[in-house]
Amino acid sequence: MEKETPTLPLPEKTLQTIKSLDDSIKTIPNKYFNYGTAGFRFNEDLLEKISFRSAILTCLLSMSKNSLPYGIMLTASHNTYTDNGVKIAGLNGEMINHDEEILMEEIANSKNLIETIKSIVDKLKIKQHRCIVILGNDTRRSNKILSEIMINAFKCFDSCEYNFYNVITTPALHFLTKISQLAFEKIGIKNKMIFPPESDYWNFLGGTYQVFNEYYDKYFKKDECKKYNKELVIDCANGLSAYCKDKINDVLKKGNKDLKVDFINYDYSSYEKLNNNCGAEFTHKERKYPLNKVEQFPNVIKNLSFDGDVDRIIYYIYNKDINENIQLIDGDRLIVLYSTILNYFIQLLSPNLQNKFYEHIKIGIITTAYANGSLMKYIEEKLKGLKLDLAKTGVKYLHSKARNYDIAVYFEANGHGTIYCNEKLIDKFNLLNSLIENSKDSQILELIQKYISMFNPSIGDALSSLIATESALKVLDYSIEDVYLMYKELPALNTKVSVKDKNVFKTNDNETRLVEPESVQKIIDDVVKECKNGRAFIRPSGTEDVVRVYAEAETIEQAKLITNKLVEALKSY
Ligand code: NG1
Ligand code: ZN
Repeated sequence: MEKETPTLPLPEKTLQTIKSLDDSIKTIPNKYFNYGTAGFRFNEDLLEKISFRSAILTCLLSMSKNSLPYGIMLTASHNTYTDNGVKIAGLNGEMINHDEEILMEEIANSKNLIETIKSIVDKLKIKQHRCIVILGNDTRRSNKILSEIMINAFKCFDSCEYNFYNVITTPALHFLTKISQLAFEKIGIKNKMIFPPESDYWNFLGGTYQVFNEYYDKYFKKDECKKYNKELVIDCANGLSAYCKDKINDVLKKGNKDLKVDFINYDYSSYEKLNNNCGAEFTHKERKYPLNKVEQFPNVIKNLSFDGDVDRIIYYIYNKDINENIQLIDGDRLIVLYSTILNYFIQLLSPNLQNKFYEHIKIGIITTAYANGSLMKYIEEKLKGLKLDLAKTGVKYLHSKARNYDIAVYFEANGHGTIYCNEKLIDKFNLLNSLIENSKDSQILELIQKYISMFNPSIGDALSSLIATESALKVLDYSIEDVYLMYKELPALNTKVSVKDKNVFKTNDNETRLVEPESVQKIIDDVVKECKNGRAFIRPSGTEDVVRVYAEAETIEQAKLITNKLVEALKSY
């Protein structure tokens, strides 16, 4: 039998350098740092040690995978400007797996860092010390210091190759992690890593958008669009999309020269403006127009907001007669739009191939308890053949369910999601291609593949969603109102409440019910019973120190009534 290569402990000198740097960073006593729905996310003052240690662990993870490049993103997404966070991108640029998350928490909370590192080296069976890491950050003020700390962590290892992309969106960092992994496999293990330039990401977006639209126009387009809105206003949340607004404009021009785009809230250098009364979280949760919209572009109907790190998108309709409860095209409605366009393409196939398509390619829709009751009904009634799955809040849970399908449309209501395809899909398309009897079918299969390829393969990406939405609207010749009118949603409210200890609140698997405290669940059950189509749930936030209350009902007054009763009940916690 061949002998297994033994684990290779880190040199004592490396461990000592790590220790002295770690000791020089202030410790936060009496606080447990958990790697939540979106990684570590806290006030900026709490993040220095976490940043250092996360960077050390990311290097170890890369070592354990034979130097496969890993990615780190410094961002707190839609949170206020004084927060920040750390997210790690692993295999295929996707979020790290549960075991890796546990190690993240272990190292972040360790009382004896060197012993923890030694045990991790053993656990991961590290056999060589070369590691490759990429790093990026959003536009927050604390990034300068936190990224420096991370780079110092990389330098502790003699064989660490890293690339600092500096200001970059979260989905771009995940995408470049995947591209780095492909580049690394191509270059070969013995050669020096050549990191992909950021332009690879922008070329992917612009390229796929252009290719899809040219192909559609060449082989399928019959008439000029009549209803498609040609003007669009983008709210940049004063965050990352503000920083790259010219690149976004270039991408959009590549796929659709007629689209006229304007931007609001693009001051990313005044830190305190980030996500403040603007951005996807604001429009989605407050259901109000973002700052500057009405003043600057009162005539543009189709609008959208990105969040601070550009992985969420919320479209909204501007209607001068509506000031509150504005009409949103949120993640729920994007699910409907993308499922509709996929079904539309599939139904262009000749009947025989259509059946084969549904038979061989498993398509799923994945969302969370926050999806509106009307969406669930719509899928059941109108999107037959597509399976609906509910996951826990947080894209990582949706993403992991998505793996069970060949094509999965997954979105949280807040606009975070993507279309994910598993690795078997290419073979399945090849199989279908071998069955076709006419050239039109072959073009349709090609068109479907070109549509799907606009989506970021690693993670939810608001820019992928933007180009895929604009493409779908153009193909279907839908106005933004048409998407809104596809179904009537139940009025819903999303409220956050501060409590002494949010961890007292424990939920069932898909977070639709509280397991503890039972008395609060009883109150929920009683109050929803009184309202037609009433539904409500309470869960602890994974990203903020609050619990969230969700309520929906036939009328907004009833949704308010449910919310008020539940907020009242939470006062004793
Ligand atoms: P929490 O704070 O766990 O509710 C929020 C969002 C999630 C997800 C994460 C990560 C809501 C209700 N929750 O999580 O959907 O996007 O932030 O950003 O919007
Ligand atoms: Zn985000």
